[in-house]
Amino acid sequence: MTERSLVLVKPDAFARGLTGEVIRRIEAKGYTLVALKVLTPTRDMLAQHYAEHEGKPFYEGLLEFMASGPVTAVCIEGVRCIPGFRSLAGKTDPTEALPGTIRGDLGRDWGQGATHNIVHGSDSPESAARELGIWFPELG
Ligand code: IDP
Ligand code: MG
Repeated sequence: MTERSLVLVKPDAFARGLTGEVIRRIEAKGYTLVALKVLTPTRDMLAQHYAEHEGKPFYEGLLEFMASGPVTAVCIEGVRCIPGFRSLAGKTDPTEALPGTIRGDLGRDWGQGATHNIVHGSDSPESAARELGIWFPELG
């Protein structure tokens, strides 16, 4: 059941100096860091990554937000780390995300178009494989 997931520490977290805090929580949970890189994503990478959201009202704002500065892409590993990281992250809307979660503790509504919510985490084994191929093609 050991699996890998893609975590993105989003530009809001990078700008606020919270990247280390997010990674600390992943390590404290017990997941392994397989690979990690800091990069400012291209629109092309983001269009691939967020293909499922194309056409939604927040899509353009989401791509603009995600391309606005550096993100940290992390490949994590562990038994059931895909749902496990989603639990650590909390609900998509940081106002509703419970205290104790990454989004609940570190995120808030800034009144921006796209939801600034600190992290992305893959939502299924299929998504994880697809997303890791975009952000970490070198892992094979
Ligand atoms: P997830 O990140 O919790 O999996 P998704 O529904 O996959 O949530 O949405 C991808 C990202 O798009 C979210 O993390 C958030 O940044 C943004 N987003 C989702 N829904 C909305 C919305 O209704 N308004 C603005 N931004 C949104
Ligand atoms: Mg999602």
